[in-house]
Amino acid sequence: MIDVYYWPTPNGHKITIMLEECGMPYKIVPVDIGGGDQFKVEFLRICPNNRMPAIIDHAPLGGGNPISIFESGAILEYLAEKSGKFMPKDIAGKYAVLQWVHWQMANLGPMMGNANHFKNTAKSMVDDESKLEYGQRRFIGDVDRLAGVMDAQLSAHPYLAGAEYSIADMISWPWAVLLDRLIYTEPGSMDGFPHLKRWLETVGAREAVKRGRAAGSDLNKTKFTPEEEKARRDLLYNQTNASVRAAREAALKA
Ligand SMILES: N[C@@H](CCC(=O)N[C@@H](CS)C(=O)NCC(=O)O)C(=O)O
Repeated sequence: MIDVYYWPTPNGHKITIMLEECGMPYKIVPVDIGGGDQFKVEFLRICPNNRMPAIIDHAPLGGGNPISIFESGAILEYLAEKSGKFMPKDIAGKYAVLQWVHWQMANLGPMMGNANHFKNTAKSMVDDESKLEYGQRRFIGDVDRLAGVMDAQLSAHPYLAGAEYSIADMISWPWAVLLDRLIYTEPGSMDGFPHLKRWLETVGAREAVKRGRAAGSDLNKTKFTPEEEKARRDLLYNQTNASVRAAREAALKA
């Protein structure tokens, strides 16, 4: 059994999609990131970076004691190795996949997070929206570049890493599928990316992808008061060294 430390966000969906694709049994352990579960000692022992997702595999590849892994890219690489699926075994094929996995981790995920922050989330956090303009230009511009990178790649190949569906698609799709809702919000503004749109539909039609994306979707249905919403936002968007230090010290002592 694999425990998945999880909250229903794009980074969480990557893992549940892969587990559903592989038919591996898993148990969701909720990490309410607005409520501060990522700073709990038990979680920091698994993930010192106070970010979900993370996993504990109680029957790890190669046997032995349970292992824990954080960072969604590392988790998908592990699950691909354990299952023997969705990553070719030959060196050229394997690195064709891994370069796109790392591309997503270093580019699409962080840039979409930042673009969404400046375009949507931060509006309620500043007194004057013009303060957001530079951040919007910087990060929406780079997301637009990355959508172009994907569209060009997908104009030549059915999937991101080539002819076969792989963890490169599973890691990129949960973010890319939000492009129209978060970034290209004007009707028709994704029309310039026909190959990306075709891939979004093809991957989204897979039953395992639907199940993985639906996993734990009831977890964040709680309605909060405006004050509670503000406290949850403050916790997520005002982190410094000071906010993790106390939790880290407690984790080390425990
Ligand atoms: N690079 C990490 C990013 C994970 C990440 O940013 N997770 C967010 C939710 S999508 C989180 O746990 N945030 C908690 C926080 O900001 O304190 C990965 O891909 O695993």
